[in-house]
Amino acid sequence: MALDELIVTRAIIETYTEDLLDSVQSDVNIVGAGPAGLVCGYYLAQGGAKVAIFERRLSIGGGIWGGGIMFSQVVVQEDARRILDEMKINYRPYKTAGYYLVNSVELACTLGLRSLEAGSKIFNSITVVDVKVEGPEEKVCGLVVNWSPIEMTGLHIDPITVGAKYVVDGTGHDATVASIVQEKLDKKLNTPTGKIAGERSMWAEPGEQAVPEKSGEVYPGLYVIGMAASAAHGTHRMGPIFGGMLLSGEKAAKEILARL
Ligand code: 48F
Repeated sequence: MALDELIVTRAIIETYTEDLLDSVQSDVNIVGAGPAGLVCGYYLAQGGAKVAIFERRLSIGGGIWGGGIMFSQVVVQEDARRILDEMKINYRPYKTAGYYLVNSVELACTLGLRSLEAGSKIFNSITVVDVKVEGPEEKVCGLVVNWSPIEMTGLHIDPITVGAKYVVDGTGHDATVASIVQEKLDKKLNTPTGKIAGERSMWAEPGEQAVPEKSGEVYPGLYVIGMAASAAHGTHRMGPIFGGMLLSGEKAAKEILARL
């Protein structure tokens, strides 16, 4: 077949624009395509919600890829094994019962694929710089976004706004969206300190339990999941064990679906 470069150009621009236009208003905007965000997107989309995930980097997967100290394996504990089964992700049992090893490259790829197959839209290279709010309580109802290279170069170019019934902060240790709300709206968060408490030192057992437990709405319209939930509520870090991240995304998705 003869190839025409201009058709390639038109095809890319038209198709991307179609997707982005379709995501100007969603049911849920998820910030961050790490493990928690991808699982949240999967369950939300599977439940019929219209989901747009915005990821700052070119790649999805957040902190999955490097496993533990770049050894590309992560541990998932028994409690979360059913999610691996449901998503058809391979794992190997370790010789100590209840610990399973997952290849981190496979985990990142498959979580992304399952989320897309379920119907989530994933927009990479887009950085969330602010939230959109409305009403007397200044409920979070969308995001202000810009191309990551624009943010990185500091060019003075205005971002644009997208809308959603709920926003999910899956930005990991920085809890970026909750931080924006804390700083810009001067309102209390639904956390023990009313602020982002900051993640506590390593203690995997309570840390892992806390991640799904504390995943939830911290401000009208804004949910925190994964390490963002840990940072917001001041719970312990846990290292390269990922069950809590997966369970966290599932829990927030189910809570939001019940409210849509
Ligand atoms: O950091 P990340 O993987 O968060 P998570 O889903 O999982 C945490 C684990 O990876 C690991 C751990 C497990 O024991 O502790 O750290 O809670 O993924 C967060 C994603 O959010 C993106 C970031 O690039 C990463 O891919 N992100 C952060 N800030 C923004 C953002 C932003 N402002 N806009 C868009 N994406």
